Amino acid sequence: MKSLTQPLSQVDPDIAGLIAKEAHRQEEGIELIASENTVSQAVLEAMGSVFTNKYSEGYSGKRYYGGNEVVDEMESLAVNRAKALFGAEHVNVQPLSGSPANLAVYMAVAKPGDKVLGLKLDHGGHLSHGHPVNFSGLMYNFVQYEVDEKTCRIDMNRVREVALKERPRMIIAGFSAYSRDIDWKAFKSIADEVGAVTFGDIAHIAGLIAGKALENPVPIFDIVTTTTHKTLRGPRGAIIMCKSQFQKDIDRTVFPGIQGGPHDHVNAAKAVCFQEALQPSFQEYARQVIRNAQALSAELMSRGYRVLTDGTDNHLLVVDLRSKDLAGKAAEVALDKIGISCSRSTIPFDTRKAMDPSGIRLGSPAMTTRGMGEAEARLIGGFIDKAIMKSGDEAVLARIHGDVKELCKRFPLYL
Ligand code: DSN
Repeated sequence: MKSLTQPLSQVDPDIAGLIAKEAHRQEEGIELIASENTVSQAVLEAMGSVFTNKYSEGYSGKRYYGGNEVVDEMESLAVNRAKALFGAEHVNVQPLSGSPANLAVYMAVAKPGDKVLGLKLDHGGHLSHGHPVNFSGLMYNFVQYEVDEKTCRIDMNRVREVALKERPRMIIAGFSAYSRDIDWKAFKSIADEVGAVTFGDIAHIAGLIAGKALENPVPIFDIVTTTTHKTLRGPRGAIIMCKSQFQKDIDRTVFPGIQGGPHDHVNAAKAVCFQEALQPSFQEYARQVIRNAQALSAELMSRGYRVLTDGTDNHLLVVDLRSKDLAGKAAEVALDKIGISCSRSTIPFDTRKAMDPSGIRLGSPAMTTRGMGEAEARLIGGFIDKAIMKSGDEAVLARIHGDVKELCKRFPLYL
């Protein structure tokens, strides 16, 4: 039997090579996918730790396997740090990712067929907020609100009208392609009026909330979920925060309702990311993320691009490319060629299909993590514009790609 301590490069050179190749891609490229970020070495180390060897169904002090005394300590630390970070009454750190976390909330609060109100996916919502092909739309009776056609903003009067008419069991606020502040208190007041449970999905903006750059819905809402790998800059996973009255139902639904053994190595890494986010420097990071998104947005608007809602209050912007003669998919491909990753995006009332929609979504969390500021954001806006305007000219794209690599060299990640 081979030694457990043999390095990956000897055990599996194929995978070791691919990891090195991906690290190189990340080092040399600018990551503008709004839901991505770059974690610290400390988070990586915790994820690659011996906690991956353990089974620990249950919760701290109440496990179904022996040998969990250290896992109990680690999970309690993760829970307590998350509580401190968000001011939550209760936190479950075991959800494997955002969609399972949301599934747990639906199952804990509603019966199949119950009515739930959420924002439409192509208006900035999320698949798990009631899209017909997703479990949420299949299992629950979703009614959806939309953004205003002109302003592309959520109109709280309209949300109230729909809520009063439909009287849902639960109201969801929280989005994956919406750039403006959310009026959590207005959502709560509408929910109280119709007797609905409030569910906030802060997956995209959790890091900005933890960094005190945006208002925190956790003290206002009944239940809040977030992934830990976006602006929060932790490992891939999720948590559920709730008022004490929902604690039992949430915990029971996560385990044994949906999941088996928690991913203890990932939960250890979640604890590390909460610790990092509790530091004052994370607040400066959160503010810089927003400043960078605003600088990128201003640069693109000055070059004639329509940015939905005319700017952003958070880390992301959705750019409507209809006036540029290039749809979202082709723009994504052109940007890939210059070493900039982004995601194509539908725009509200889009007449094109989701696979090739009319826009792109850009985000600043990862570029900010590597130390770039507003000057770089404006420079990147220029690269994007040139690549979109010259998407058919391989020589121009290659030249911009060279500029992107040069810029990245000035802001190394792990090297
Ligand atoms: N896939 C994520 C995003 O890009 O917004 C949401 O789950």
